[in-house]
Amino acid sequence: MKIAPNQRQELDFLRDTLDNLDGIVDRKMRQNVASLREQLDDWASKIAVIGQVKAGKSTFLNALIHQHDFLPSDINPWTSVVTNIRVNLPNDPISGARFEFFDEPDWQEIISGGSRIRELTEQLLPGFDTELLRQQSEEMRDRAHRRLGKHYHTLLGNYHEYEFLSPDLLKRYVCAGPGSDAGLEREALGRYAALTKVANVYMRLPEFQVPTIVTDTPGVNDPFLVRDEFTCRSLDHSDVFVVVLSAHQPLTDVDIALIRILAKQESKDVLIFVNRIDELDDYDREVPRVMEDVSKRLRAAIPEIDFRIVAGSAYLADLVLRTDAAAEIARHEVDTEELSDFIRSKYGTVPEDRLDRLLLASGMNEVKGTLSSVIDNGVGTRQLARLLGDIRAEVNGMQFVTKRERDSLQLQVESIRTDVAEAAVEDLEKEISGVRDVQGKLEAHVEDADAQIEKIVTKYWSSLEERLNRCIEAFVDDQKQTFQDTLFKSSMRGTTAKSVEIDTGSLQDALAREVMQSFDKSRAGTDVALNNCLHACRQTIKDAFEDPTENVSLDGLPFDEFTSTLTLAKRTLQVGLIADRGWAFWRKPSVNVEKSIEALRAIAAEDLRPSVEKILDAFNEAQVERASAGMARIHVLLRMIDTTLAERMHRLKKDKAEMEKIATNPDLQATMVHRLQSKMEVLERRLLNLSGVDSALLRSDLSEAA
Ligand SMILES: Nc1nc2c(ncn2[C@@H]2O[C@H](COP(=O)(O)OP(=O)(O)OP(=O)(O)O)[C@@H](O)[C@H]2O)c(=O)[nH]1
Ligand SMILES: [Mg+2]
Repeated sequence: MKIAPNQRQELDFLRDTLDNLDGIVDRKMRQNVASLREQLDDWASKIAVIGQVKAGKSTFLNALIHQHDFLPSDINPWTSVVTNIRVNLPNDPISGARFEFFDEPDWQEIISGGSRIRELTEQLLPGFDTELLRQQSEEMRDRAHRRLGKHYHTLLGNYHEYEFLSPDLLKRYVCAGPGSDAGLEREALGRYAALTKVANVYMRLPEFQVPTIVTDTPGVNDPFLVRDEFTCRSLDHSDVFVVVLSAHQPLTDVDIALIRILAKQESKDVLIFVNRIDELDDYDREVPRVMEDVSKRLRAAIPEIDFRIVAGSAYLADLVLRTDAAAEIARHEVDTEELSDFIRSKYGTVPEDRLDRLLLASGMNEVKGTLSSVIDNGVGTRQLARLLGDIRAEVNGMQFVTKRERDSLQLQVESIRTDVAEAAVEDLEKEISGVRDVQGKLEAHVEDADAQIEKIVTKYWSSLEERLNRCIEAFVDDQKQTFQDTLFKSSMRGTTAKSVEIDTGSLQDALAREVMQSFDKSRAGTDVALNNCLHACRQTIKDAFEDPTENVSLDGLPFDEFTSTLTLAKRTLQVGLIADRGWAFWRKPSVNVEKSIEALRAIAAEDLRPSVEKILDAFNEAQVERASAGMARIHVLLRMIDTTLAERMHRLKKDKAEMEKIATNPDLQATMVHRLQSKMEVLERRLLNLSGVDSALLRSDLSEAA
């Protein structure tokens, strides 16, 4: 099956356009074409596979790329590192991998594993159990020690690169491996996993029509919580999400929270894969029931979105790929009458061939078909449309420069013919000072806008920090009721509660909302500044040259909206209850709610601070990316004036001496006119070609997507 054939056409069209431009323009302009080509070559459709631990994410991905046992998948906690499978990226090696390790500061943060929070908790709540935190970070450090010896520090900040790929290679870097380390020295299983921050794997697969990065992620409830944040950051950068659920334990609250935050962003597409249907008792009855259940819960939680849901089994798809003897037996076992009934009722007919039956039931073809249309029509296409916008802006700039050059040559020819040649030099000098004047004005507009945008970005960044902190405060205050409920319940049972586990779900929603709203406002402000600047620059150019520049626009800039999955980083907070001092032994012990709330406040402030900082970083990145993309368009205008100026200066220098020589010699004058005229012809042809390119760009489907 071809995945994303339409987008391939769009991509090919843009590539052809750049090739075409290369042939039309001169050497200087070719540099701009090269930088556009670089952007195009770096572009990829980005799909992330997410879901709970053991849902079958890695197995699903292996089936998607047709490789049995490629990404490690097992019953033990396994994938522990975000793994990017980079398929068909033009600048990547044909095959191979690159594993990047944490740097020293990252690592320090990991192995100190919230030690500050631990300290604080212990200080505020003597005897409170902080074992989990301590265990996690110590395990992490010990693992690295055991597996890599005491020199593991030399790996930090480094990377390992390979020119080949093998499942064993991946096992060393991306899986947490089994709990015990027995035999690890020999197998090197998970050897580097503790230190690996991200794995990049390169491959070529003809089925994928456009460059695609498919990301395997550790389960969202991975016991190694420290990694959640890296997973979240990589999710922020993906566009299409495949949420893998397990058919017999569908959709937890964590899943819903994650899906909600992803799906609410218009720039992201979400596809749900209900995996493991082979484990249901009765396909025919159970599959529709599970599907209905999933879609009902999604509709209730996120009514505004109509999710695409596919049911299937990565296991069956994997069976089709396997060539070992055991697989043949397993295939025989699963290929039951019941399976055929299911296929018949779902697809109408049952294929003759066993492998075809298993593949159909696995749902993989349906997933691919759905993915293909999601990619063809979704975010990626909007991103390509933005590149088209960049190309149009550049073409507009080239047209401008060429036209100005032609007109100026025309002027020069006329003054040589009608007047003395010295006048031509004077004209050229006058023109240069005119262009310089425009250049100065444009630079001033841009400087103004830069200053305004910086102010806006800083303003919303710091106000967001305040807002997030206020959310946390408000959330903490709201917990009084939770405390009292817990106390009430435990006293009903005749016990005394020592600590409360606080669910931060509502806080996460509030944080996500704040991020989204702040971004809306900041984006609106930035857009106004960009628009004003663009308008002022255009007007300045129009006043001087009467040339329209409307192809330079701010259409299709990135990040129309933004929110970060980082707001989901922490699910529960543990807080101990502080007893009221002075309670007499004959009275029931009572809890001081005020003091306990104060303790929670301190813990929440400390515990959530790193998340808040990271959210702010991500927020800032998005703000800056949009502003920079807008500014890059405006810079096309500046560049075209710069090029015009440079061309005039060059000509002035070259022609001045010659003009003085030919001033009194009509023969030489005629030669000069001839030379200028043939130059004009070249420019005339270039203009024609450029306008051809521009109208093709305008007609393309991508123009509409912008
Ligand atoms: N029966 C059945 N087993 C499956 C299916 N998909 C995966 N498994 C098995 O479930 C186990 C876990 O699969 P993985 O692919 O490692 O799951 P994962 O989501 O990547 O797990 P983590 O990386 O640990 O989060 C493996 O033993 C798989 O063979 C399925 O559709 N049916
Ligand atoms: Mg996995």
